[in-house]
Amino acid sequence: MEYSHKKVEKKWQKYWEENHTFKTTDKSDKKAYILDMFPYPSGAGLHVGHPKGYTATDVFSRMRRLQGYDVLHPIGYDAFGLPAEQYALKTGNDPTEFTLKNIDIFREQLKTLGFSFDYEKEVNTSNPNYYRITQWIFQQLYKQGLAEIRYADVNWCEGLGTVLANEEVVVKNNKMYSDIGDFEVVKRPMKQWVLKITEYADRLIDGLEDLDWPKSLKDLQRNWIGRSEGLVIKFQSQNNNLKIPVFTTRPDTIFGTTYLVLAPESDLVKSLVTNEYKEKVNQYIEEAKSKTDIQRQDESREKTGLFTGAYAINPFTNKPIPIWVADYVLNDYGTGAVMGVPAHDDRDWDFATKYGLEIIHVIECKDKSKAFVGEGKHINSDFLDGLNKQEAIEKITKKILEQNLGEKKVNYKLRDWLFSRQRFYGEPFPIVFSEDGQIALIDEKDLPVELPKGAYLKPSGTGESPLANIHDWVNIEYKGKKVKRETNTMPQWAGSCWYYLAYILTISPNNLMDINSEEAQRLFKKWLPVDLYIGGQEHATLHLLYARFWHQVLYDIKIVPTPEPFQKLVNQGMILAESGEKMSKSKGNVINPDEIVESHGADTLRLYEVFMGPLEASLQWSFTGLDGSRKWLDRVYRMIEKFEFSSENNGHLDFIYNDVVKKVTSMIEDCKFNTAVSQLMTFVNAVYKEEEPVYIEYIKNFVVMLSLYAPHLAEELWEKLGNKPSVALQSWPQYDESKLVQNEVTIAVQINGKLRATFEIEKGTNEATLLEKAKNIENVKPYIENKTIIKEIVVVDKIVNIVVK
Ligand code: ANZ
Repeated sequence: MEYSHKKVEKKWQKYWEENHTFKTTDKSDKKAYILDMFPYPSGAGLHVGHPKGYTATDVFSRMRRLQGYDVLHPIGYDAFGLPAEQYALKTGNDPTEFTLKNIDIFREQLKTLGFSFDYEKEVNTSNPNYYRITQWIFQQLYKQGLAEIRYADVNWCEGLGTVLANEEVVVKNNKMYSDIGDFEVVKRPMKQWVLKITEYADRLIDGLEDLDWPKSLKDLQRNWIGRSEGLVIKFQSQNNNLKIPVFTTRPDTIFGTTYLVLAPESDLVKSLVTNEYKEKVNQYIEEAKSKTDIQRQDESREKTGLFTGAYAINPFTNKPIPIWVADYVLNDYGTGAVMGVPAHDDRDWDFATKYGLEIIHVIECKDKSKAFVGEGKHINSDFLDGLNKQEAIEKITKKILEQNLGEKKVNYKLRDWLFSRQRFYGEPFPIVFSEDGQIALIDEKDLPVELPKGAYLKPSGTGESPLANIHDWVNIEYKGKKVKRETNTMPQWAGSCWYYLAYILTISPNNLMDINSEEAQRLFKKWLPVDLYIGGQEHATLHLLYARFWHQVLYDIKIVPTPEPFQKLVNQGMILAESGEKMSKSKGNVINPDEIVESHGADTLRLYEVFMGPLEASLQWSFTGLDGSRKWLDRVYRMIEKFEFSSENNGHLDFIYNDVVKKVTSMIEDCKFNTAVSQLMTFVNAVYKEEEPVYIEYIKNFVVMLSLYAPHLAEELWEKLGNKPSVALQSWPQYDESKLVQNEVTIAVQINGKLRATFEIEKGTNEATLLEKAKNIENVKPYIENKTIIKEIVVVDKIVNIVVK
């Protein structure tokens, strides 16, 4: 017997909507904030990867609600972004309309999957009421000195007349080209807003300590921030009075420093290069502009560089050493200059051997045919000779500091955050420039600074945002003065930096209370931090780092009460195609959840996606598995239809029921959503074995547990059992520990070491009774009759062993 998923699912979705079943409550002192990474509302709609994480959080949220917690479980849309802008460009349509249409489709899809989101809390980052607060937060960053304008390199594409994001650039033969149109792309400095995330680098590392995040994710963040302790040593140039500062983590190798290398972009190059080398060096600098940092640091690439004609003095050997320029040195790390120690650094080794530079070993090693990067005693190093690495670093550091040759320095791989996009479809900056270039903040009461409406999306052609073409919008009078607006917009990351706070502030869709109101303070205290955050690992560094940074700033200015936003985080794995490949449009192997909802039902899809395997694992889709999930739901349906239930408990299922409740509870607590399903299956199997009416309370509580995974079917069964809806608002079942003691044990019967039978008996039964019982088993009798019994060994609760001759 099959149930009609179409009828059942529609019916209950309507019921939940009409009865506001999942409205966020504020009645308990226990709270659970359970968050999904919100989607970008693309034109393609949801794919089957989305429900994997969303079902997991839904299962968790539903359990917490049943456990009497106030639950905040919202969803919204990360709605600004390039695809909408590109679509608008192509079709001449308004990106806002396009975005809103997509959001409607997403919302409908989510509703058909039966997620218990509070849809009244929906946010849309591109709504002016939302970005009013994004702009307000930007102003706080500015007031804290954490936002400023700098010149920074962008990817400039002359052919398209626009700046491109890194993802829009492809690298071929060491050169950059636009992904669309295949035009050449070069780096070009432009005025950019920069957020000084590096000032929070240590806090971002330290804050990880107390978070319940996967270790791999914490490591990714630590490495991304890349804290590195070293020294800046100043080398005197021989030709003029310039000092060349280099950053090194190995000052102990100074006696092996045989040359210096500057990044091509370093300002020092121009002052140091001698006339003879100027032309060639300038050409080299130009060529470096078409290479990405990743290419430049690629260890396998052959190093290139040029001599500048200039020399510096090694302060410890007093010898002149040549100064080179090479693109394996990056300008924005350390000081943009390094001391070359070819004997003990691979990159320097490659460089020195290629250009015939001097190589001096300063650490003892046998094989001198390549760089030695291991540890050993110092040699050729005067007062450092005989010392190991740590001792030598300490001694030389002391000397360098005493002689004022340099200073200690901590460097981070983390860069300050380039916060400008030369795009139309993003948050405008809430500032204006006066005629003399001074920056003024727009008053709080005049926020938001809204995007203009109309047909203006063509690229400006100058690399500025398309907004630069809308003169009426750019040139305004503010507080009686002629001013200009900023024409760049914020990157898509801005809106997602604080959306988990926006849900708390949202009274009804796109209607948010002030972030600095008293009520906001109360609600932040109630709901923060997020108790469970589930999303893909692709956001390990950017989103999760940016959001933590904003949160820490908001904590410092006392807007939020917790130092960190996301207490527990789990990365969901991907759903791969049946072939094991990644699902992608181009391969035509994408599975559309709408079709599965149609054919198998939403409950089946939900159950299948969590039952496939651990949440964190990437797993292959299987239609057989999907069918299996549906079959099990049909089996559950038949169980309720077919079996007789009784208000009397005959005790048969006491153990299994209590065991299942206990395990399901702890497994969901640990986000082991798949194994909890196996437990529910065990219970159903046990019911099917029963011949007498089954205790109704156990069945009811089973349906309550089922409602986490298959909420529509569970509501239907709950009603069939004669109860009033909604099953989602009942209580989570408790288990009785005293029923978990197994009263029966299985005894094995062996004759001459061979297993001949087993039997069940009450625990603790004495030896004589066990022996007696064993000897009377039909299966055992033939082995002992007419034989001489030599030995009888009985172990209580375990075994009866008889040796015969
Ligand atoms: C001399 C030396 C000798 C170095 C040695 C290493 C080994 P981390 O740990 O990543 O911070 N370096 C410094 N600035 C650089 C730049 N702008 N571009 C490329 N490389 C740069 O690495 C620090 C080391 O990376 C520094 O220590 C410097 O090389 C190099 F046996 O100085 B070292």
